[in-house]
Amino acid sequence: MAGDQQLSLLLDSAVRFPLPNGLRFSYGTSGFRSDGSLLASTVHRSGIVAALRSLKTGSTSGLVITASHNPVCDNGVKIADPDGSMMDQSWEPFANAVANAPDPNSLAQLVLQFAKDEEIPLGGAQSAEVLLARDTRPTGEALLEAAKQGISSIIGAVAIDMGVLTTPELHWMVRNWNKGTKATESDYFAQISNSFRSLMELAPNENLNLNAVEKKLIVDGANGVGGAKLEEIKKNIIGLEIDVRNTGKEGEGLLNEGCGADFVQKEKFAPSGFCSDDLGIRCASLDGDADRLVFFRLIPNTNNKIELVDGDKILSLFAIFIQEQLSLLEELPTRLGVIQTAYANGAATDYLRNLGLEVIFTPTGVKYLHEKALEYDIGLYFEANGHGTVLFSKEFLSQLELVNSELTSKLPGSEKQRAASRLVAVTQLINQAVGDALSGLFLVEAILHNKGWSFQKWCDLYQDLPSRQLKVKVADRTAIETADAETRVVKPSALQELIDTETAKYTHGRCFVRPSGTEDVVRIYAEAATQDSADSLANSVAQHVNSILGFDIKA
Ligand code: 16G
Ligand code: MG
Repeated sequence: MAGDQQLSLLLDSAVRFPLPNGLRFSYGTSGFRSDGSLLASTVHRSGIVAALRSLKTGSTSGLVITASHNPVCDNGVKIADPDGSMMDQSWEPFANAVANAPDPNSLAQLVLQFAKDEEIPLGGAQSAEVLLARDTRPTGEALLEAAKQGISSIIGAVAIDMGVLTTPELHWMVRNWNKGTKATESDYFAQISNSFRSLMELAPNENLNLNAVEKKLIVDGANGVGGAKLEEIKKNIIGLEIDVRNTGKEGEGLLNEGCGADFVQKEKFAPSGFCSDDLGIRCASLDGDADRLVFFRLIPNTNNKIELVDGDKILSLFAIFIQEQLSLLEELPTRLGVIQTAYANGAATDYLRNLGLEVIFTPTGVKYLHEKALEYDIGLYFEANGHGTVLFSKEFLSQLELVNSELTSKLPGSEKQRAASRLVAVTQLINQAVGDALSGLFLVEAILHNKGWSFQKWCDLYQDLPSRQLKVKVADRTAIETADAETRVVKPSALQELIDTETAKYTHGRCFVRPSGTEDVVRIYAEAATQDSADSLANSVAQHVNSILGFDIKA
C-alpha cells in the first residue's frame, strides 16, 4: 500500500514539472547548470535525489540553487552530503538518469528501482530532511518551489528553507546541523567574526605598530549574495575597515557582469565600480555565490589593469602561516598536504615544493581536491580560480586541542602557546565543508596582520610564469580523454605527441588540454618564460586540437 501511495505521489508531482523538449542535463563538476527558465524539472528531480540521499544516509542533506559566476539568466542546482561536502560521486549517474527521464512514469520507475537496489526505506518508515538555499537570481524563487515539491514527493521527506545564502553557508549549515552544533546564519557570522578577532589578537606585539598592513580593504561582491552577507559580518569586525562594492543593490549593476572573481581572474582587469581613486588599496573579489576569492590591486596609469593575487598565492600564504605555527609545535607531528590542479602556475608549485611541502595534483573540480585533502592531518587545497579551503582531520583537531590546553596552563603567553592558539583560531575561521570566499577573506586578512605583511610583500612571494588560456569549440569534446590529473591526453594519442613537440620548443614550457566540465569546449592552458611564448604555445596547440577534432578558436 505504501508503495502505491509513493508511486502516485511521485507521478502527481512529476506531471507538474515536464522535461523541456530536446534538452539533456548532466551533473557536471558543480551540479546541473542551464538557462534558469529551463531548469524547473531538473531542480524538482534534484529535490527527489536529495531526499533519497537523506534517507540513504539517515542524515540531513542539502540542496542549493545557484549558477555561481555564470550570467544572471543561468541557474543551477547542487546537492550537499550530510558532512557538508558535494554529493557522493557514485550517485551522479542516478542523478543524471533522473534528470533526463522522459516522462513521469519512467521517472517514478527509476526512483523505485534505485530505492530497491540501494535498500533505501521508502514509504515513510524513516523521515528525511533537506536544507534548501538559493542565491539572488530572479529564477531562484520559482526553482526553490520546484525543489520543495520534489522533496515532498518522497513520503516522510521535509524541506527546510534556509533562505538566500552563499553556497558555502549552506554547506556549512548542513555539516553543523548533522553534527548537532550551532547551524543558523547568525552562528555562521559569529563564528567568522569571533575567530577572526582571536587570530588578530594573537599577532606578535611588535606588529601592532607596523603600518605596512593597511586597515582598509575594498571588496567586489559581484552583485551577488556574498556582498550583502559581508555587510552583515563587517558590523562585528574590529581592526579592518571594509568597503563593499557591487552588493547587488538597485543601480549597482548585474550579477557577475563586468565584476566578480571569475571576471577579475580571467580578464586581469578591475571590476566595475572601481577606479583610480582606489589605487594603492588592497582589494578582493568574490564570485556570484561567494565560493571563490581573489585579491588584486590597481596598477597606476594603466586604465584599471590590476595586479592579481589568485588562488595559488592565497594557498601559499595559508601554507606558510600554518607551516610556521607547526614548526614551533614539535609535539604535534602533522602530515601536511597541499593540493592543486594543473591550472596552478608552475611558479607557485615550485615555491610550495621549495618550502618542503608535499604538493599533489588532482583533476579540476572542487570535489576532487576536497577528497584528496581529506587524506591528510591538514589538507590545504586551492584552485587558481580562487576556490579552496583548509581541512583538518578529527584526530589532528583533538590533538591540537590537547596541546593547546596543556600549553595554556603550563606556558601561557609563550610563543609555543600562541602558535597553538593561532592554529585553533584558523581551524575555527576557515570553512571545513567547502571553499568559502568570506571565511577565506578574513583568514587572509588575519594572516597578513599577524605577519605584518603588506600586499606588495605577499605579491612578491614569487613571480607567476606568463600563461595563456584558450578554448576551442570542437565537434565532440568527449573525444578527448586525459590522465595524470589532466596533464596528459591519452586519447587521441597523436594529440599528446604534438603537444610534447610544441612544448619542447619553449623555455619553461608547459601545456595541457582538457574537455571543460561546464561548457561545450576544449580548454588549452600554456605557460612559458615569456608572454609571447605562452601565447604562441597555446595557439599552436589550439591549431592541433582544431585540426584533429573540430573547428573555431575562441580567445
Ligand atoms: C566549476 C567547479 C570549479 C572548476 C570549474 C572548471 C565546483 C564547485 N566548481 O566551476 O571547481 O574549476 O568548474 O570549469 O566544483 P571547466 O570544467 O569549465 O573548466
Ligand atoms: Mg561559485
